[in-house]
Amino acid sequence: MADQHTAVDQEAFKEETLAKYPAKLAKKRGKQIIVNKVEGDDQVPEILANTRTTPGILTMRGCSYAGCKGVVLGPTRDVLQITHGPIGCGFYSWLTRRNQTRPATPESVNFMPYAMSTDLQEDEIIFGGEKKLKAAVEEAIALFHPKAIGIFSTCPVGLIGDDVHAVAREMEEKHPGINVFAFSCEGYKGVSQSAGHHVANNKVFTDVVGLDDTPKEGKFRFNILGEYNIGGDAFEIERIAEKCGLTIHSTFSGNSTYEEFISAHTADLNVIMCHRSINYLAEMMEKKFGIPWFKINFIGADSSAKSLRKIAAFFGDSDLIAQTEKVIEEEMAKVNAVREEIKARCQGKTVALFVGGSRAHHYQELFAEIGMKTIAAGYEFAHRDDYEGRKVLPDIVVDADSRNIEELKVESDATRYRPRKSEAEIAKMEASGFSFRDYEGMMKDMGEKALVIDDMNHYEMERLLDAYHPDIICAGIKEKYVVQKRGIPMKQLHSYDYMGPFAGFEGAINFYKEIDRLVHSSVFKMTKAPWESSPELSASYGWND
Ligand code: CFM
Repeated sequence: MADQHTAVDQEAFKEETLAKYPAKLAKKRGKQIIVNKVEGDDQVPEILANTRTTPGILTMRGCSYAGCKGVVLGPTRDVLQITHGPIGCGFYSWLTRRNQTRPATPESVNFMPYAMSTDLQEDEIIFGGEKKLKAAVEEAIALFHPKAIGIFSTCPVGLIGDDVHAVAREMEEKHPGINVFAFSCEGYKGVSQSAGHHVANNKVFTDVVGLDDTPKEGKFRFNILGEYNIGGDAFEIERIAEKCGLTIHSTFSGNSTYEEFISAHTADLNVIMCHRSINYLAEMMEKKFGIPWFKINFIGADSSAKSLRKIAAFFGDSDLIAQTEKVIEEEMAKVNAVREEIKARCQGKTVALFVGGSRAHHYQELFAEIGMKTIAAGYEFAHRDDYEGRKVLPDIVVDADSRNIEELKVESDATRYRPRKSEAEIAKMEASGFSFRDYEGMMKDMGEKALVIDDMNHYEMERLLDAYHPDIICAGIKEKYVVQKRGIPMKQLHSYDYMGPFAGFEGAINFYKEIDRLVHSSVFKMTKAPWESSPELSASYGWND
């Protein structure tokens, strides 16, 4: 299997893949399948992204409700979350992402073991569901006495026109002291989960952040945005931060509480893990409260070290910097011992990653640490800036689907706006190479001629497996079994397949070991796909006959 990835020319792969499509679709997908090229000033080719999936295509994408309820708000434990919709939406967004949480004591509030839903039936679809929603809120308050309730809209709620915001207002008036807010995150809003992220960011900003001006104790306080504690990632990041002497005020939203959210604007820095899902909140908090932000990444041991150094440099305290270096040295000694051994075995093996809106980038670094090469990668729902870097933001054409999601007008807070660094300090930092509001995107970090595929579909995945036979594929549950039946190991990078953490230093060690185990497991070589021995199980494409 040596160097199989170089056997197929990428341009030829692209051309042959597109040849199967009707002309109009081929033209569109042609702009979403890119052979990478990094030139001069980190110039990368333009990619078409955040655009509707053509009906009939078996996409990997999810819906706006998933992005809002499942992704951004889901991991917080004490905001009581009610899905207004049919039971399936609530049930399938209930912990399948493996977002974990750790209440302070066994008695502390934790709603995550519950899936709460209005369980809409035909009656409500015909006569309206607001009454049932009010009853659900009342029931939840009587049973659980929450401080905050989030209501999440599903497709039918939008179609029948229930006014979830009016219900939230009415319930809040009736129960002063309980913050009730609703999200217009109907599944069909926008073209993917990405729209739901934006809806969630807006509401968290207008109705939650800023309600309490009490800071947490700690000298170097910052928030982590876009870290959702999948498989315990946030626990590992908390461990490292604490060891360095840093205080995480709030994480949005892994292992978080409502109290931390409402006072998050008192922290001095926002760092962003997942740019796609939460860059809006960072931008808005900077405008309103003067909190600077920059991108960090705790996936990969080297990236974790780099991120810690950047956070320490931001605060600029010499004791903090010294302690951070000590922690990195200690942790890297453990990481390197495992890395060297595994790298010797994995060097040169190939991987292709197709995940949401940030992991397809971040995990390339972890693979590179054990010598593995990314031959193809893509996002399900990222925007051009996640591929090409934020420098393209001014050039992104806003289409009707994006316009559908409100862009909030934010002004600085009359009394609470407080720049954490003076303009002169910022200029000085920038002159010495420190960057704020930075994300340079995935493509710049990818090799020459690597394939970059946006909103990849089932057919294209099958073609990719045939053409390159990568040593491992990273994607989600929808892809998992097709890949494995072809005799290729597959690692879910959404839920981590029952494992984790993969963030930070301990996480890197876990990941190296897991990948080593998978790419060297001989069980996959013994697999024979059912359609290989029963040809009647294989299908062809209608438009091709
Ligand atoms: Fe951000 Fe995420 Fe991701 Fe995402 Fe997701 Fe996720 Fe993801 Mo699944 S917030 S974009 S919407 S890093 S749930 S924790 S793994 S698709 S790459």
